[in-house]
Amino acid sequence: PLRRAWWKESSVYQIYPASFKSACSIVSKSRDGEDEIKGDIRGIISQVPYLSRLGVDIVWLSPILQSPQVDMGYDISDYLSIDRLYGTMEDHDELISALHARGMKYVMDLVVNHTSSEHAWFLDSRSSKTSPKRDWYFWRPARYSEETGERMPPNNWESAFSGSAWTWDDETQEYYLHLFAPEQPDLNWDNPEVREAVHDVVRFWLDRGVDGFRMDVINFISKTPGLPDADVIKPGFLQPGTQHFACGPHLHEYLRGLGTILRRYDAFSVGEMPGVFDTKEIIKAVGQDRGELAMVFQFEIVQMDGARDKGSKWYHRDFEPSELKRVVDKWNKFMIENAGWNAVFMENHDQGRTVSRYADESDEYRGKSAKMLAAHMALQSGTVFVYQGQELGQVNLPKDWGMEEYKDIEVLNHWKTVLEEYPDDLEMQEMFKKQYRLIGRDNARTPMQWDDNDETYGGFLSDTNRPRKGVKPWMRVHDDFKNWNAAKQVDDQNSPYHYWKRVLDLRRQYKNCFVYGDFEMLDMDHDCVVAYVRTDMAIETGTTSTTKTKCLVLTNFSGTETWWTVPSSATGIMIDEQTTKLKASAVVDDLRNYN
Ligand code: TEU
Repeated sequence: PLRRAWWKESSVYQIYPASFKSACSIVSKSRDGEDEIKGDIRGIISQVPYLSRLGVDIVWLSPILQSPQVDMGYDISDYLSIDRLYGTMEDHDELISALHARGMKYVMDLVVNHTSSEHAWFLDSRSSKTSPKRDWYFWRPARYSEETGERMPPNNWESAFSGSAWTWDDETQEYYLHLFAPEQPDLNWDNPEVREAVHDVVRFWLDRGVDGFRMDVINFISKTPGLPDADVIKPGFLQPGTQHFACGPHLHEYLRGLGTILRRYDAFSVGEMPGVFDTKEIIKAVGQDRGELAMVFQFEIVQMDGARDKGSKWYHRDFEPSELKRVVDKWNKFMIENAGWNAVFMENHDQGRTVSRYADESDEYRGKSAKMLAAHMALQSGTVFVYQGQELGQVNLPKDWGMEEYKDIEVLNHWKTVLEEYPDDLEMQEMFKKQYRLIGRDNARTPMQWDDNDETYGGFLSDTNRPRKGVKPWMRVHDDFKNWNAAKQVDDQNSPYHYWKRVLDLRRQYKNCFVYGDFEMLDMDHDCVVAYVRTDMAIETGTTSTTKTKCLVLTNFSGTETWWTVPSSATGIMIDEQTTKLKASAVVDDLRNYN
C-alpha cells in the first residue's frame, strides 16, 4: 500500500525567473544587442506572500545558476554560483529563508545531462585528446560517406533544436555529442568521475538549504553503448535518437546513486522524462521501494497534439478529450495500483498555455476554461504542479506576434529549417506558424501579469527601482494584462486565482480522498464530458473516522451545454443528491460552495 510522504501532500509552484518579477532592474543584452530587463531573485522574494496565500507548499525555480543563456539557463557554466542576471548568493540564501519562514520548501533545477560549452569541465575536455577530462563528454571520430567521401557525424541522431546532435571540433579533429544546442554538450555519465562531480553539486546545494531538485531530462543520462544509428522513421539523414538515450541501460543505477543522497536529506525530487510512455519503465524510477526518484514528469499528455509518429512535435494533431481521458486514467490507476507516484502537470516553461491549447481563450470562456482545467487537473492522484500565470488563466502569445518576436532557440532554429526546406510553400509555413503559436515554448514565457499598470508593464518591473527610460522587459507583456492580472483576480472571489486556491485547499482538507484516494474515470467514450471519482483509500492515518469521502469531479471540455447522466456508481455524492442528471457546464462553478 501507499506510504505517506510530505511531498505527496504538497503542491508545487513553478517559477520561470526571467519572466516572474523584476525588483532590481538588472540590465542584460538581447540577442540583437539591445538593453533589456529580466526578472530576478529579489523580485521572487517580494512575491513570497502571494505564493503563500495561493496555498502552494513548494516553489521550484527554473535555472538561476551561471550560464551564457543560450537556452535560458539550461546551459550551466558553473554549478556553484548564481548568475548575476538573477542576483547574488546572498539573495538566494534570503529567498530560501523567506520560503522556509512561511513553511514552504525550495526546489532547484538540476541540469546535469549536459553542461554549457563554457563550463570549465568542457573547456578542459575539448582542449586536447589527452585531457584527463576528455572522457567526461562524448568525443568520436568522423565517419566518411562511402559515396561522396564527405565527412559525416558519428551517427544520425537529430538534436532537439534541429540539425545534427554532433558538432565538429576543428582543434582536436573529433565530433562531440549534444542532444540539445551545440552549446550544451552531453556529460558522459558512464565515467564515475562525472557521477561523483554531480553528487558533489547535489550535496553542496542540499547543505545550503535547498529542499530538493527538479532534474532536467534525467532519463537521457545513459546512452546505448556504441551510440548506434537510430531507426529511420522519417525522410532524410537525421532521425530522433530517443530509442538510444531515453532510459538507457544504466539509468536506474545512476538514479539510485542520486536517490541515496536525496534520502539522507529527506529531499524532494522530480525527474523530467520525455519520450517514455511505458508505465513499466517509469515505475522503475518512482516505485516506492526503488530508492530512486519521488516522481517524474512523463510527457504523454503534453505530446497529444504534436505528431510523434512523424518524428516532430511541429506537425499538428487535434486534441481529443477522449484521448486525455485514456491517458489520465492510465497513469492515475497505474500509480495507485503499483505504489508509485505521479507528477501532475499540464503547463510549464516548455508548453503552450492550457486555456489556449485544450479549451477556449475567448473572453467569454477564458475564466471558465481556466477553472475547468484546474478542477480537472488538480484533483487527480499525484503531486500537482502549477506553472506561473496558470492560476490566472494566462494565455498563449498575442495573435499579432510576429516571427521576429520569438526568443526561443527551439522555434527559431526550426523556422530556419522550414524556410530552407519550404522557401515558396506558404501553406506549409503557415501550418508551422500555427503550431508555434499553439505549443511553442515562448507561449509560456511572456511576463507574469501582476497588475494593470502601463508604466511597469503590468507590474513586471519594480515601481521603486525602474530601469533607464526606454529599457523594456525581455519579452513583450501580453496585451491583455489590463483585464487579466493578479491584482484584479485576488480581489475577485470568482476568479481563476481563487478557484485554484480552493482546489489546492480541498486537497489539503481531504487528503485521504484527493492525495491518497482511489481513482475511477467515468464514461470513457463521451466526447466532451471528462468525469472521474475519487474515494478515500485505506491508509494508516491515525484517525478513527469511519466515514468515507467520495467526490465526483465533473468537467465539460466543450463550449456547449451538455446533459450527462451520472452513472449509478457515482450518484449521491457532492453535488445534488436529488437528481442524476446534471448540466455539466454549470457544475464547474459549484466548487465555490464545497463547504
Ligand atoms: O526540456 C526537455 C524536453 O525534452 C522538451 O520539453 C524541450 O523543451 C523541447 O521542447 C523538445 O522538443 C528540458 C527543459 O525543460 C528545457 O527548457 C530545456 O531546453 C531542455 O531540457 C534542455 O536542457
